[in-house]
Amino acid sequence: MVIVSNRVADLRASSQSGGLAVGLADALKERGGIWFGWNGEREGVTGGDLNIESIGSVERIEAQISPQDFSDYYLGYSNSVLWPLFHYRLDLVDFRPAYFEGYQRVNEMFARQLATFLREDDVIWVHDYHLIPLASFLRKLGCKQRIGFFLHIPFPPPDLLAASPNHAELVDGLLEYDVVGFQTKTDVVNLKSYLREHASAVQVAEDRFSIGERSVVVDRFPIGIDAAGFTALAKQADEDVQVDLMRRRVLGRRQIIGVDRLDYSKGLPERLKAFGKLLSTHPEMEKAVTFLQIAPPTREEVDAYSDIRMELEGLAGSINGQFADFNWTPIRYIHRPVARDKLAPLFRGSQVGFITPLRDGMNLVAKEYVAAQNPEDPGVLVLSQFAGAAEEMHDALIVNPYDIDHMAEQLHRALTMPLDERRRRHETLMHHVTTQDAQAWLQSYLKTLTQDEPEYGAVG
Ligand code: ADQ
Repeated sequence: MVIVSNRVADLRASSQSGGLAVGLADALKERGGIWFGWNGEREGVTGGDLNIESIGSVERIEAQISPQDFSDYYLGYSNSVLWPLFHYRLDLVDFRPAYFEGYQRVNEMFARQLATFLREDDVIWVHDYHLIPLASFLRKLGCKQRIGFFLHIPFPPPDLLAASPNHAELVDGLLEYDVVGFQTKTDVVNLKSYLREHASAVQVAEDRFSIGERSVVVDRFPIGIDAAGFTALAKQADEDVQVDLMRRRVLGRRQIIGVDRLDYSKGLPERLKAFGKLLSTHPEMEKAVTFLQIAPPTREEVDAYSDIRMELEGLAGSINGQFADFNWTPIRYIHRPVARDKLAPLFRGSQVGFITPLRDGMNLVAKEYVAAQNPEDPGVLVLSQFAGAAEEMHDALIVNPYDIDHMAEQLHRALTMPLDERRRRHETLMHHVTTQDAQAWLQSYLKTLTQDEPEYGAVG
C-alpha cells in the first residue's frame, strides 16, 4: 500500500494520540508499504535528496521543495486558489499562471520520485487537493497500478469550478484515478454534473464513468473518527482541566466550546456575533455561560488568514468589552493549539459544541464533541448545515451559519434543552459516530480501490 499526502504522518506516534493520520498509519503498518509526501520545509531544492526512513515494514519518504515551489504550489495554487474555490469563496481566489505551473511542476516531480519505489502490485491512495494531478503524471510514466484519490474538502458545483481557468485540466486529472472519493453526496453530485456538462466521460453505472478504455468510480466515503479512542481520552482529565471544570461547577456556569483551525471557512466571526446576540437577547445568560473558542492560526503567509485573525481579535475584544464584568469574561479566545488529551475532556465538560463552518468537507470536531460526551448528561451539538457532517448528524441542532439571529436562538435552545431530549439526541448521534468511524471509512474506501474493474458497456 502506498499513501501519498502533502505531509507525511508521524509513524512513530502512539495510537493513543488518535486522529486520522494515526488510523491511516496503522493501516499502512498492517499491510506494509510507503508513505510519501513533502517534508514541510520551504528551503529545499526542487528534485533534491529524498529523506527515507524505514519503520518496520513501512518506508516514510519525504521530498523537498524549493522556496519558489513553496510559494507557487503550496501557498499559491493549493491555498490561494483551490482551498477558497473548493470552499465556494470565489471572492478570495487569487488566480496566477505561475501558481498553476508550480502546482503541476511539484506534482510531476513527486510522481517521478515516487515512481522509482513502486511495485507492480502496489495500491496507491492519494489524499487531498494538493495532489489532484499526481495520477496523470504517474500514468505518463507508465504506472498501471490502481490509484485512488480522496478529497478531504468540499468539491464545488460546476458553475463555480468553471470559474477556474484550469478546470478542465483539474477534472481530467481526477479522471486518471480508478476511484475518486468524496465526503458527501453533494460533492459527488457536483462532480457528476460537471462530467455530464463539460467532459467526455460517459456514465456507465450509478457510480462509474468510462473514459476510453478505462473507468473511474465516483462515490462518497464519509470520514469518521476513532470514536472509542476519543471517548476514552475524554474521560481522563488532567488536573488543570479538572480544576477548570470544578470552578465552573461551583459558579454554576456553563460553557459553549468551538475548536477549529483559524480559517475563513470555519465561520468564526459569525459564531462570535451569534454569541454576542445571545447575550443581548437573553440577559439572564450573562455570567451564566462562557464561550471558549480555540483557534490556532494556520497558513499565516496567505493574506486572507491574517485578515480573519484581525477581524476575530477585534470582535472578541468588542463583545468582551460590552459584556464582561470584573468576575466574568464572556469569550475566552485561545490562539494556541491545545493537545488532544486536553481537548477531549474540555469537550466533555462543555454543555454546547458550537461548530458552524460556512463550508467544510466533513468537520471531525463535530464528531469528536459527540464522542466525548457523558451519555448520562450529554451536551448539545449546534452544527452548521454546510458542514459535511450535517448530511448525517440530523440530531444536532442544525443552523444556517449566515443567520446570526437563528444561531443565537439555537444556542439558547441548546443551553435550556431538557435532559431527556439531550439524551435522545446524543444516543442517535453517538450511534452514527461509532458505526461510521475511521475504520469503517478506511475499509470501505480500500475495498472499492482494490476491487477489479468490471467490464461495462456504455449506458444508452
Ligand atoms: P480540517 O479543516 O483541519 O480538516 P476538522 O475536520 O474539523 O478540520 O479537524 C481536523 C482535526 O484537527 C480534528 O481532529 C480536530 O480535533 C483537530 N483540531 C482542529 N482544530 C484544532 C485546535 N484548535 N487545536 C487542536 N486540534 C484541533 C480537513 C477538512 C475537514 C475534514 C478533515 C478530515 O477541512 O472538512 O473533516 O480534513 O477529512
